[in-house]
Amino acid sequence: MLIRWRHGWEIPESEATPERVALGRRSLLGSAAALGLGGSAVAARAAVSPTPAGVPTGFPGPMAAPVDPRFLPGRAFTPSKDVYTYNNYYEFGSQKNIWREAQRLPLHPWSITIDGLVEQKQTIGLEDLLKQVSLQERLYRHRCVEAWALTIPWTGLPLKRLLEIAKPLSSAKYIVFRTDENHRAMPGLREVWYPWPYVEGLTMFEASNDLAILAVGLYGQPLKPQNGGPIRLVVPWKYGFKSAKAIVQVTFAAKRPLTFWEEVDGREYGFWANVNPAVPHPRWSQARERLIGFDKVVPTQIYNGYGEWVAGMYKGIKGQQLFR
Ligand SMILES: Nc1nc2c(c(=O)[nH]1)N[C@H]1C(S)=C(S)[C@@H](COP(=O)(O)O)O[C@H]1N2
Ligand SMILES: [Mo]
Repeated sequence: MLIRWRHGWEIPESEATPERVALGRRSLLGSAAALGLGGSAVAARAAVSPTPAGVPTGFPGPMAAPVDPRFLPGRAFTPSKDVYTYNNYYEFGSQKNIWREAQRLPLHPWSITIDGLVEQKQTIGLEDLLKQVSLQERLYRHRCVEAWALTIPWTGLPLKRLLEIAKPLSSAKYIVFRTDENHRAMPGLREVWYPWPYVEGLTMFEASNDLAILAVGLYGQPLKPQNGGPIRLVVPWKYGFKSAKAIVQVTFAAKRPLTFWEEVDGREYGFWANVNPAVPHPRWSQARERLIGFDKVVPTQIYNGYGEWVAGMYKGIKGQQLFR
């Protein structure tokens, strides 16, 4: 594996995870049965050009997909067991150990309603959606507003691709994501002081950014319920609470939505929520982050290190709290 280390804060290659192995053809073919997808989706996946030299190959598994070489994380992947067992998912409780409880959320069948300012409202089954897109592996840093961080190989589709399928009207200025509310599976919904459902949003400009994806897998495996399966948003330049889990509705709107954490406390958790080490949370510093799974604290980067891709989007915005 060759990764070019571009920043001083990136770790030496000797600390890179041993979990990364070459993607074999067998695992690619194995994906069809495991996912229950038709042959056409597999053929489409296999047709994607091979990973360029010098870029890590994808994690094997039913969701195996070529790595997008533009976005390398520059630090070791979080051990998968930590990503699977240390979670924020308030529908299941306010502690990090909700993974067992989350297994009760049924992920199949799953469909997403696309509505609001669109040419035509539609409800699309997840399998149907996945047949229309080609998946990529995205190796991203994740920064929670609580100053802990992960490094995750997601499998997903560019959010831009969903926009093509959804066909929003030009009057749409925002995209709004709503999480499932399964009262039987999610005990947190009984905590009535939270403004359920979990709603998040982006500007259309942000949604079109190449970094924004809808994730359906991680570590080559289908996205587990505790991580937001079967489909969640991932916007790695923002604090983690922006990436809504278990998405059942995508709405296009002219007005900015009131997002879940903004409604809980807009002073602490705003709409923009771009990562910035220089802007402290009202109750703690954001200068550093703790790498879950490693006994290590590292400096936090503005836009979580993705400024090259996203800073330009915020140039014209004045008088707003972009970093909280
Ligand atoms: N529906 C929903 N989505 C959510 C949350 C939540 O509580 N409910 N927590 C957010 C927060 S604060 C973080 S840091 C990430 C955590 O994702 P992970 O558990 O997969 O690491 O999910 C985000 N998405
Ligand atoms: Mo978070």
